[in-house]
Amino acid sequence: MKESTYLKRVAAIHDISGFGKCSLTVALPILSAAGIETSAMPTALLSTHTGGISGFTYLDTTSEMRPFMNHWKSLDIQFDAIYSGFLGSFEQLDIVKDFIDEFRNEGNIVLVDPVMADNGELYKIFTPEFAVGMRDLCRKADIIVPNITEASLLLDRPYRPGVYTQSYIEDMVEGLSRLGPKQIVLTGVYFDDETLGAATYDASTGQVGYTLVPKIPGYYHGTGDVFASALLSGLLNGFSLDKSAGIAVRFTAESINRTYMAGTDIRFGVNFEQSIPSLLKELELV
Ligand code: PXL
Repeated sequence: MKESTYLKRVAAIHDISGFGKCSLTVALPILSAAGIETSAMPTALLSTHTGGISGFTYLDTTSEMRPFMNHWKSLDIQFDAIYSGFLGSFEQLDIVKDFIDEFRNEGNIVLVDPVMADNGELYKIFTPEFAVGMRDLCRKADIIVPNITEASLLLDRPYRPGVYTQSYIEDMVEGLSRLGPKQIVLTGVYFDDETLGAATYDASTGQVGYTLVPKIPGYYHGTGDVFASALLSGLLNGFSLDKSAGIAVRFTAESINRTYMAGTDIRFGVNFEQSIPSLLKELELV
């Protein structure tokens, strides 16, 4: 068991979707379980996420974001990581860019998850122009965590469904790093129909890594947020990019698998809660 008196702190900038586990309702429990203090800046308040559930309510909380930022700044709060996810408007992209300028320091990690699309399609509340704005935010990040659809939008390339080749994936991660972020974690990577996982790329060493696990049928909602939160948990617990991505792939896959076995509606989010003990073992916290 690791002993530590210093608690790492993350600023998590995502929406709160009341039902359908994703964004803050996933990031908060995962990061907390991993021994990381998490400050939440909500970007919106929804009754459910927007993926396949109709009739959701949506309260945009943009007007609270700068006051949150200014108050945190006045308290001189330091963050070990800035972690952004679902952002609902161009103004929010600008606010997050300013937040990064205000709170970036020598040692902290800026992780941007460019949440906007999956399976070749933008989520219905986003426009192609938003993807251009997201590209600009990604330029300021140390690490980005797109899926293949988001990566294609960031690179302004047409989406291509898999199976992929190693050269296709490596060209993609290198292209993404040329936008600015030195570390890339690309999700939804597969080289055959039986396995699925993530690729990592570190532009400072040129190293590419893969973690692939057996594929589970079905598209489960909120898994990108589960993955990115576990990835950040690994990084802040001192693991390398590649090891952290491996931890995140296994945690997400175990959570999906349990949800699949239970026959839960794929829109409701995955049972990550009961994978937390395995996550803590992998993080060497228990
Ligand atoms: O998991 C990504 C996500 C986060 N937040 C909201 C969403 C989505 C994806 O659809 O709708 C509100």
